[in-house]
Amino acid sequence: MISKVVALAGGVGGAKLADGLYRCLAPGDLSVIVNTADDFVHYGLNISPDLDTVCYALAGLANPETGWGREGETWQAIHNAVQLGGPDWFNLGDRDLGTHLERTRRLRQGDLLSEITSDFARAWGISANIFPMSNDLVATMVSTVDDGELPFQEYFVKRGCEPRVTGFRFAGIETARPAPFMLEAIEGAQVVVICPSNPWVSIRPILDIPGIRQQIQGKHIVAVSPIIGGKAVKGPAAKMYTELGMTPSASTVAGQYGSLLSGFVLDRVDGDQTDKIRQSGIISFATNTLMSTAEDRERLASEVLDFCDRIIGGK
Ligand code: FO1
Repeated sequence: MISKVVALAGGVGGAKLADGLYRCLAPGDLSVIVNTADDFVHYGLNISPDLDTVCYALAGLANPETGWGREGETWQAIHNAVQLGGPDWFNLGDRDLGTHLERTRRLRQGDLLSEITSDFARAWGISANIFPMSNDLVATMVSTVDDGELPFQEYFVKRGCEPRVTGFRFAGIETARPAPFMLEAIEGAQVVVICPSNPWVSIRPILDIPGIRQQIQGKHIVAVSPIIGGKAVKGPAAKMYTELGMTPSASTVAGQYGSLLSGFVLDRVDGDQTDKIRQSGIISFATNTLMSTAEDRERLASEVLDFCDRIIGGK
């Protein structure tokens, strides 16, 4: 039986599978390494969208409609700020604001993002280890055909992922260091699960932090496809593949992770791609990967863990 798992995650799809894994594993057995290259400063506050999305999901606090932000949210503070002339393109709910206020206060007094994140996780009753990929600043910059290079949230939220992309740059990644104790968590894991997050802008920055790729390479790595039937469940992943001249498909995702992977989980609707994936030496498993309900998350996570078990056992 698989017990110790490290999951790589960013965004809503990643948070859902991380939540499923959390529910399948014993307390303390799951570590989640979260993308922080989407982080930015807004209204003077340090916003870490993916860390919050993962933590809110695991704590049962997430907004079920959006996947990001808090359930039962109200918007009084941002409405007031906008009325006073502040920017209106990024929505900060009243409950969520408390997280950003306290994170910003702690960062300003010199605390590390990793310390703050584990304190927040503990306060929310989360028994998994949640790691920001790094305490150092890394910023995703999106190169576009018509608008030059855009900071990630301007591309994603302000421009609604509309500009055509030509590539990505992760500013600061060369000198960023893995967050403390994260390499040890990888060392102690039996398997690394790459969640169905955007491979370009959620998983790639994590893998590109110097030291992380090398550390996970010795492990069994299983990825879950974020592309189902040629479409992303949420977000711009499929559009990005097309704009970068690639076919958005499960097999394209498997090819992109390539030799890192021991196994690949794809949706049943893409079952005809398993042969192609097998030819590149990756064992695949087709199941229903859409996570519409809490039961779906747990069922998929349990199937992923069973698949990992079979891979490790050579079955
Ligand atoms: N996404 C949106 O599409 N619009 C928003 O106004 C928005 C606000 C927001 C506030 C806090 C937070 O943690 C996430 C928020 N997101 C919003 C989601 C976020 O921008 C993206 O999901 C990630 O950065 C991509 O993984």
